Amino acid sequence: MIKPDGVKRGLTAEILARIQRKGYRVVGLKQFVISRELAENHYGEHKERPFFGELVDFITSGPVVAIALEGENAILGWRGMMGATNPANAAPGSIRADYATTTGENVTHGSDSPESAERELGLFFKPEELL
Ligand code: YYY
Ligand code: MG
Repeated sequence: MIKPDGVKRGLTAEILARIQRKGYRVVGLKQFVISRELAENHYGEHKERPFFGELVDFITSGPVVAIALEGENAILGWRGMMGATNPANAAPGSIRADYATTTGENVTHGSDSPESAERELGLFFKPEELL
């Protein structure tokens, strides 16, 4: 997902270009504003964390671009392309290293396991939206 900061800053094309150059297939793509309910569900694992309220405020603050990717090792590969959660620790050349300065607004999201990918794809896309 391209988070609201990334969309607002005009990074959508840049990030999609990296994904396509890498060779992942884009099988679902849409821009929309996440509802509070969807945000709280999506980030449910962080419900008890002190940053949860701000995280939900941020992720609902403007349009996001949800992207369903397909490809060999796409989950780990995309996590690598994004870099570490805190941009200060993100590998040079990764998206978060190149485009973000704070953990709170770190430009992109990626599922972290096959289970979370299945869960999150189900939250963000209807079956007929995945081509
Ligand atoms: O999966 P990833 O986005 O890399 O990190 P998570 O640990 O799942 O946290 C989700 C999201 O929450 C993170 O991208 C920014 C925000 N966050 C934060 O604001 N402060 C933290 N200390 C940890 C995470
Ligand atoms: Mg996460």
